[in-house]
Amino acid sequence: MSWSPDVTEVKSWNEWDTLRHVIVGRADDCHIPPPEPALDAKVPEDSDMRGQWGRRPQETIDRANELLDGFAAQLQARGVRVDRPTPYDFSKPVGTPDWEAESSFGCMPPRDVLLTVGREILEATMSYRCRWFEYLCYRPLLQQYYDADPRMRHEAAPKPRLTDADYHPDYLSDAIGEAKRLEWAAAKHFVTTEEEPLFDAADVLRFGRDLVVQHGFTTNLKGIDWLQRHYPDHRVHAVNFPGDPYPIHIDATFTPLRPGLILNNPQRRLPEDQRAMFERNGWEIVDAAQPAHNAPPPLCYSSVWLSMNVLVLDPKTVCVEKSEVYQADQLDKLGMEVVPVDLRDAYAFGGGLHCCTADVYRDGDCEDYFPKA
Ligand code: DAV
Repeated sequence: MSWSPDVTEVKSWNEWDTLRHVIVGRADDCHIPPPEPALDAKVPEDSDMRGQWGRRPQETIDRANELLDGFAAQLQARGVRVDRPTPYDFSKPVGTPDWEAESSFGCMPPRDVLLTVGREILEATMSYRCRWFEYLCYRPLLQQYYDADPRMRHEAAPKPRLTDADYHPDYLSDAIGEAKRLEWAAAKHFVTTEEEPLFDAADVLRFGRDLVVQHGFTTNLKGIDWLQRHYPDHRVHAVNFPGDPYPIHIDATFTPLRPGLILNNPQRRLPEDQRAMFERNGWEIVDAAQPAHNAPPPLCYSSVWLSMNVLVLDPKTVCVEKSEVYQADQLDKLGMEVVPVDLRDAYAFGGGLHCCTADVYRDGDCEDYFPKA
């Protein structure tokens, strides 16, 4: 049966089949979170964000929303159904019996929170205290999908305690230095401990019956093991990228474009031993083009490699941020139609085109792209 805009149905097995229905985030009321153990380790040491927190300036919120609304309208004009989250009051302090945080974060990047695998949408554990309640922004949509689609499964991973035991104390310093960070990343010594399962949905890439998950700051090995037990019919592969001193989310590092083709960040190459499964099955991993910018925009958590954070609309069409001319050119040469999208002034709110979206429906079924084990 083919997709119809009048019927709500949840289904998405991979990152590239034709996109029909998607969630696009909002910048409303977005806060720079106050210091907390998970976050301090993840803000680059030379970042202008160090020592700043509170509600972002209204004019930057308005500008980011203008761009997110424009992206949503562009997708709608191409026939994609678009839904938007419902923010709660992010200025309110939040807490559990174990901790308190002065504010929440926002709801610009649904990709971090929601993992769509087949007919299920799973709420990730997350690993920042300020993001503990972020799933609430998506509950109105998830309830709507659940009511409309009798085959949809709505799941939530166990909420983590997020006590200090979840974070390595040696990461909680302002002056670790890049050399030490790279050494720790290569040794897979990350800020999060193995106290309890932790993962962000944006550390997971979907390749049909295989899931590729980055082990790093936001996802630990227990989180990856939890995903394997949760999806017993999938093969879950842990990967890591030693060249990344701040490994947060896989989607500015490793970007599948269509069956057989992946872009890899040339500063964060997949180690040789982890390439085997791709090579054995005829997948090509190519270095991504250089970013067009030397530095991220002001008050941004992410690196310049958001250039690679593209949204694939179908195996021949890809949305690329409008200023990322080198990335656009490479994708054009790889045979894809490039749809330019103006989003850079929204990067600071939680990322790029992949981050600010979450799949609800893509065509296609669960296929085995790696039959040679
Ligand atoms: O390169 O800063 C950003 C990923 C956001 N989801 C980076 C990773």
